[in-house]
Amino acid sequence: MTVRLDVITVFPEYLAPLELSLIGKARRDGLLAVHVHDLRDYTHDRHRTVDDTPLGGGAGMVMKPEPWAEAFAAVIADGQCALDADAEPLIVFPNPAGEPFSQPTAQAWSHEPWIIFACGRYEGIDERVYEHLADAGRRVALTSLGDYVLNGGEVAVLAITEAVVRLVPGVVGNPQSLVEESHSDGMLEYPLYTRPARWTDPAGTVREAPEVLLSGNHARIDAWRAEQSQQRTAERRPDLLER
Ligand code: JDH
Repeated sequence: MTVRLDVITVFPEYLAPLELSLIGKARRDGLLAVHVHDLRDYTHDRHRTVDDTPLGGGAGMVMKPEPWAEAFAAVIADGQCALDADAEPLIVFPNPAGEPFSQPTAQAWSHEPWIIFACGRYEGIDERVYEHLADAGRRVALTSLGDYVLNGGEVAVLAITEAVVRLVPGVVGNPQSLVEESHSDGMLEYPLYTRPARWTDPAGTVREAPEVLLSGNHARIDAWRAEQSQQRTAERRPDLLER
């Protein structure tokens, strides 16, 4: 399966990291197609205006609806031409007031053949854009990366894309690492060690890896790791144990 991602933004350069690492490799391998669009290309005035003051007053600026409607029409037509005339994209708006993005969301979206990400800036996008898309029968999701304030949707798109694309079959070289992830479901990871087993840190302190990891006794190792996961989860994420 090849996945198509479109991103609409006023900062196309912000998405440059999508050329790198695992996502860049997936693109070169033909598992993924990424198209970044500049929202300002869908304006018609000399200043390429995408924002205006909020109706009713208030701080900051709001993104105007017209460039968004034109961008969606063009991007959807282009994608349907490339994929299939009745392909229906999932349209994702990163939004601080959206539903929380999580690993189950990433898992579900990894089966989507086509996602359009719409990056807002300023105080956000005119509400009628969402209404217009929903009325046109589009599949729309408003998603939040977490309870902190970003300046726009671009960083959320980078994070969401990385979480989703690594679950697309063929993208992660060793699928065993995805299997192991699903085993540790709902618990924090146990601590990791590698060689040297005895390391002298820059302050001169000798730091030994736990003896159990050198024992070759896999039942003991599994039990130790499970206990470490349990302890860490209780300490750092008690909310995960209550579920
Ligand atoms: C998209 C514009 C900036 C900043 C208003 C919201 C008080 C509204 N997890 C996440 N955090 N932020 C975003 C995100 C931010 C965005 C846009 C996503 C488009 N902005 C912006 C502040 C407000 N503010 C919080 N309230 C408590 C009012 C927009 C995001 C994601 N995904």
